[in-house]
Amino acid sequence: MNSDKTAPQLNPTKTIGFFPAVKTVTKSIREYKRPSLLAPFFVAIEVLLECLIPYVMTLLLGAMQYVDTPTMANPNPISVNIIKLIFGSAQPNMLITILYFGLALLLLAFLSLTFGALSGKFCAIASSGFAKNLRKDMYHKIQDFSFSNIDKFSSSSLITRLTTDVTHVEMSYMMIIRTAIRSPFMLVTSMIMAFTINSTMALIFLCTTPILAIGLAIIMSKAIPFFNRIFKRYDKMNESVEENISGMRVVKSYVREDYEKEKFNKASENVKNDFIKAEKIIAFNGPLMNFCVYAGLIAIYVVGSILIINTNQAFLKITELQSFMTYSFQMLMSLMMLSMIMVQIIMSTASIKRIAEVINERPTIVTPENALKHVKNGSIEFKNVNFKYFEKAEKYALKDIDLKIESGQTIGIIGSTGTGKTSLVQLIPRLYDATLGEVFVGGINIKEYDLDTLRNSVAMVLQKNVLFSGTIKDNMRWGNKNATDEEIIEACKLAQADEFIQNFPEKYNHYIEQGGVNVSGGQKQRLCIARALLKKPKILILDDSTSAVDTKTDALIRKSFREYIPETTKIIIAQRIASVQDADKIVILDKGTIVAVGNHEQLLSSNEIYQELYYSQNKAGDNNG
Ligand code: DGT
Ligand code: MG
Repeated sequence: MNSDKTAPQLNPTKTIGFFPAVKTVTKSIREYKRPSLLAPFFVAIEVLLECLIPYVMTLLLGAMQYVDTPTMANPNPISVNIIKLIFGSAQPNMLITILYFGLALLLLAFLSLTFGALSGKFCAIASSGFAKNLRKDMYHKIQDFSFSNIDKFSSSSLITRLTTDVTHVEMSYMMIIRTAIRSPFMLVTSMIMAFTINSTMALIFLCTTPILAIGLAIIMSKAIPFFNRIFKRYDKMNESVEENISGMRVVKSYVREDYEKEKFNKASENVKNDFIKAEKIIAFNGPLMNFCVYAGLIAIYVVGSILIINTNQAFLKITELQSFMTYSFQMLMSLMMLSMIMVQIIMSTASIKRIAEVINERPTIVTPENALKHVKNGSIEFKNVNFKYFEKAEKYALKDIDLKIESGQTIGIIGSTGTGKTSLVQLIPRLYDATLGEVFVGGINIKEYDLDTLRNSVAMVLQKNVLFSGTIKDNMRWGNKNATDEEIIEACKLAQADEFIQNFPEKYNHYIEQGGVNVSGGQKQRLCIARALLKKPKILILDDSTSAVDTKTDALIRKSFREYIPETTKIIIAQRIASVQDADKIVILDKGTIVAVGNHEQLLSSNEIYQELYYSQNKAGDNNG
């Protein structure tokens, strides 16, 4: 699309809050709700099993001590019960005890692994499916966007939103359904287990949490603004890439590579700098976490050791301290993971908002309710039309346009560059809506038509037209997807394209490269005209579409229009008088207003602009000829 510098640089960011944005975005989960729930469910089982392992270890140690010295003071009552269960009244045996416990541990580990793998699988399905839906929803929405909607975001920003932003959200989602459930669950389960072993000791560890929470809150609030800005920088960087790559030929012919490199470097440097700044803040997360966790661990070790020595293991046993350390380690791990999730969430808040903005954007041009699905004929009327590209623009691109065109007429539009010729014809298929006044097609206000119906009856060969990668036939079927080979050939004959197509070795299966780079400018224009003809439109608009075609071929194209599509209204915008001089009506535009309407003879005898153009072009023609 156009990346117009004068397009409104609206800042849509301030319009949506975080929670409404989350609400909008999560609607795209849809069919992936089930895996999204299964993943954390399996994670929970996995964690539960994982947490049981150190507990079983404590029991094993207790059991071993008991088997070794049955007369010991304060044996672990659960271990004792298990020994009794295994051996009954027989003599307990150390090897068999270890074997039993070993098998139990192995089973736990195996189950936990299985559930872990299951949760991983569902997590991958859920997050990539969610991302797919997000891209789809945005993409579908963008298809309904009018040009003013696209101008509002800029096309490069839309691309960033579709790619980078979605990836961020996908990663966060993956973390949330897997790790964000896992870490708190692990934290809580380890905490409970630690409390079961010894509640006083567990409290020591808990004391570090408020410090941690406050620290994290400060880090988040400082880092979020940077992440918000980073995405705008991304947009700028992608804009540079998009412009450069699509305009590579121009860049090369003007030897602007160095300038472009410089521009890109600057944009990517900006992204880097902001990332560094944000990461610098985020980096405090690690030391803060380490401080809290290690302070907690040291306190437990010191207090635990003192208790064991002073109370001779009555209050806390060595085996208990060992499991306690395992649980503390699990808590440490889960806290670390939690903080990483926090970082990921901080990073994706900006992305969530940016995605929601696209999904919530209301297309400015839509089909009305009870829309008309039939266009009677190709008559056109502009009634007092004024138009500017965006609300805050100072200048109107079109002023006080009143023009009536009968169905089947051929209209020429002439005027110097920037006078609003393209702007005028864009209003007919509602690529833009008139700011003031009305446009009628087939006697009906165009706003009453179904958009597809209207646009299907208006074929426009744009000034900057594009072909897509694919064969000539593929490209032709853009005009009409059901077109038969005969229809395609006929349209190409009318557009004087058949002749050069026949010269390609593969003829109609000739492959057109992306952007149509392997056909000449004039060939491309003729292919675009043929594509428009296949729509069998009621109105055909050629916006400077034969500028690269030689005069003879140009005349042949017009001749075939006259002969084969007489009922179609034809609007021809041209720089050459020759292209329009046989039109029923020629409209002369100047600075956005119609200064004269008439046929060739009338204008030649009465209009100065037309006379000037005619004589200059004909003189040039004489000289050249
Ligand atoms: P041409 O094709 O060079 O012979 O010129 P025209 O007559 O087709 O001019 P047109 O309609 O493209 O432009 C009329 C005015 O509107 C001119 O001042 C530039 C401005 N304009 C054109 N396209 C856009 C657009 O997409 N966005 C904005 N903001 N302004 C535009
Ligand atoms: Mg134009």
